[in-house]
Amino acid sequence: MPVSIVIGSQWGDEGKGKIVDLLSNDVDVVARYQGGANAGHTICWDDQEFVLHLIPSGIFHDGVDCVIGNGVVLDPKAVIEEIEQIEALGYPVEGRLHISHNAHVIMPHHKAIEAAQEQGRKSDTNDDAIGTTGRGIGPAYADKFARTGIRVVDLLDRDVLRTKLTRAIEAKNALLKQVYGANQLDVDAIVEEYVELDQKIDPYVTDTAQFLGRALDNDKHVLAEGAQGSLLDIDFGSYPFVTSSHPTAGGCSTGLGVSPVHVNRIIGIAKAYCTRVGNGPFPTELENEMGEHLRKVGAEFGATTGRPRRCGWLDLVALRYTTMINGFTELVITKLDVLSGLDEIKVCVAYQYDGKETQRFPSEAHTLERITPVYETLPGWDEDISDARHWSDLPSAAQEYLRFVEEHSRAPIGSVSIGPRRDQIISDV
Ligand code: 2SA
Ligand code: MG
Repeated sequence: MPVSIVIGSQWGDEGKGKIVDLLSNDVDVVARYQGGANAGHTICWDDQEFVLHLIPSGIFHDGVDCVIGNGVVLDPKAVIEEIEQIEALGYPVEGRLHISHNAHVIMPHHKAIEAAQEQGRKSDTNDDAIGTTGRGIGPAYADKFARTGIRVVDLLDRDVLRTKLTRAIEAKNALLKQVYGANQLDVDAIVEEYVELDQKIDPYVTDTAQFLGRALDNDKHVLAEGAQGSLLDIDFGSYPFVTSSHPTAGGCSTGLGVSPVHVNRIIGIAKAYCTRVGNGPFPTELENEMGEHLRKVGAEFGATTGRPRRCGWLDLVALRYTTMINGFTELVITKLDVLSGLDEIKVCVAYQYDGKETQRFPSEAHTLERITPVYETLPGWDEDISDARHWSDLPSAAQEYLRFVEEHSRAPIGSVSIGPRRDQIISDV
């Protein structure tokens, strides 16, 4: 059995959680491969809603195993909290959640450094802050690649952890004081708190690459769940306004220890318009009433931080770019219902840069900032489409919109989501 990957094709918040939840009906394992508790994957069923940050979106399905892979940066307190919340809802987690022993651990000093760095990017005249989520993601990945990180396997041995953690916090305290002039962390208090966590984390920790390898040998179907979006990729996004991991297809392989030969389905999730939370260039952003309208109707607020998301028209230059990088075998278009009631809908089909029209998505922020989008205007529709269940239930203008997206993105649309609930999906596109 193969591996499928669900990937955000924009700046995150495309509705990956809902789609992974739906696909979990037909898979055996769901695995997160990058990012950390910066993610906010919202799942709605009956009259319940749950926002997952670290645990894969398959957890609410009986018999589905969930993996937090080596590519994730794990906040141990956040994961324990999430486990407790899910178990309180009546879904067993122990025995079903498998955390990689090689995943790097987020500690309080990562959050403190992130806060100090973001503060340092702001001055009286300038705001160059990235607009991070404050979850310690960047500094934890920095430590991983500097080979100074603490890994989940270190949590299992109190003596090892005590030594490594003391050394790490002392070093970060020096940095916080000398470079950022920031407050010092209480080494002893943090060490005491975190060495206690080993008992709680222990039952979940395993060699997840081996676990997944065995699953694939036994013909199990694995679904890899990307977090954030392709345009936030550390290499392919608008650097430096990106996250510190690879939400793109390549990240699945290194973040799980699964060979690309197993992957046969790469599902790109695209919202019918665009949003971005945090700073950085956003060519089709609408800083006007239309942007407000999309935010209000689409309830566009960060699922982790509550920050209002910036809203804009669909950017097909960007979507074609992320289709190329990821090799989407299909797209799922989400939140199409949010566009209902508009007289006309604009879509960006090209960029204008230095007086020339281009189809190239520039990943360097300083170029992307100077782009003028070239729009085509398509007719809108008045009908409420949230009860549509078949392609034929959609008004012709909505069908035309979807066909236009398909043609310009160069990826076939597999399904369309028209609301947050599980049943609000059209699959006969
Ligand atoms: P970080 O914290 O280092 O990963 O921030 C770097 C950039 O990545 C963006 N980012 C996100 N963008 C969209 N959604 C994310 N998850 C939450 C959500 C975000 C929230 O689902 O709504 O609640 O604010 C997410 N996580 C990271 C971030 O905004 C920075 O631009
Ligand atoms: Mg989200």
